[in-house]
Amino acid sequence: MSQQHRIWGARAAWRVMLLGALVVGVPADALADDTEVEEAAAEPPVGQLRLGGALRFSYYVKSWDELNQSRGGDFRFDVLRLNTGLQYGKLIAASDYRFYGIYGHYMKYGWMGAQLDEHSALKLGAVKVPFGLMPYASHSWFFNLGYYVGLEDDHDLGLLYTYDAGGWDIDVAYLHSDEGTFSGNSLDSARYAYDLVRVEEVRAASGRVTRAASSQKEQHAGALRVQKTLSSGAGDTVLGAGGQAGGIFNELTLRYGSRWSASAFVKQTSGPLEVSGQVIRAERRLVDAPASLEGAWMGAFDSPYRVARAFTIAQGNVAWTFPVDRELLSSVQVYNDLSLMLKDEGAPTIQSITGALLSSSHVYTYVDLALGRNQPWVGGDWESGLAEGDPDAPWEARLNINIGLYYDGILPLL
Ligand SMILES: [Ca+2]
Ligand SMILES: [Ca+2]
Repeated sequence: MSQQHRIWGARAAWRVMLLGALVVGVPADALADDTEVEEAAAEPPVGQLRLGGALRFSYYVKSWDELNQSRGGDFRFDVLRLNTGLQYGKLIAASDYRFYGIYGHYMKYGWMGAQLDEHSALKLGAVKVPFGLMPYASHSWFFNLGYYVGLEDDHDLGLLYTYDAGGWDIDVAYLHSDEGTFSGNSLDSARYAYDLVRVEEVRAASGRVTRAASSQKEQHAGALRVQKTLSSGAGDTVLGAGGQAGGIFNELTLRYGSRWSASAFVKQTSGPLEVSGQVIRAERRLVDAPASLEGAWMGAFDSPYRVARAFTIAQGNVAWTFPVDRELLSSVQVYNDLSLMLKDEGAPTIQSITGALLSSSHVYTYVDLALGRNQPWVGGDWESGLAEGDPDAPWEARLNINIGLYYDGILPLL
């Protein structure tokens, strides 16, 4: 499931201040003298290590699941997350590893790099693919439709250069491949966000092949994203566009297909109001794919499904934030995120999420009503919903409440 997290970084929940000497491993006897301790403490830190994480639970009721309703909804463990962040001189690094119980455990991102100057940085590893509205193209816990087709909050293995100055944000990336599969039961889908994945052959008891093996992988891509922020009395206006293009490597035949996607977006923030819109176009051309295969296999959360090879997504989001300023509740943001996926071949997929984010210093709660047609996570057919879909698919609904405790601390490095 699309796992929301906007909290790490901006809102440190608590701070742990320890002597940096302890962190870098200075022997204890070197600190025996009080004077030395004071001198060590007076040294400005040359870096910092951040440690943090989150623990989240979900309660949900599904319109298409009688068993779920008969239990009065389900209350389940969602995720345990561990985060690190390092800044030491020009050296920077960050990672996010997540444990999802029966859905496996995997690294969302993990990179090391250099802060080249105050405006630019270079990162190597599983880096965020620069694409579309960022950091997220949505407000809800579910994300927007782009996430479910590999085009929101995706991280792949490669090199990322970021530059920001004068209201410009420019990101350039070379992505060698997807971040790989981690720990789960599927062949290639134990990962946080959707990529093109391999699937194994499946046969019925009669021996008939019901699913042909597929080994189409993301390989060698370039990405460019440019964004300009204009500030005026009416608030901040963000305008941007970008694209990515690269290969799709068929590991069974050692031949390359190709893929590209592009987006244009706008976001207006005026006081408590935030309005944004985005259009995405994506095409994936597979080589040597079985004639019977509709769409392309994509996977995450240990379970693959098929996605149409060519589609356009249009989306619009609106949100309003109410300050509350109480000890247990600092603000409430209400929102609607609406997205429509039109496929060159297949029935449209539609998703509408109306909800509220309740924020406090440590606890963030999403209350979402998700409506969907041909949306696999909202009652649509799991395997085909985002591919050929069903033109007569009904609307389904999912009430989802996700409550999370977020925490982090900073250790100064001397
Ligand atoms: Ca990825
Ligand atoms: Ca990817």
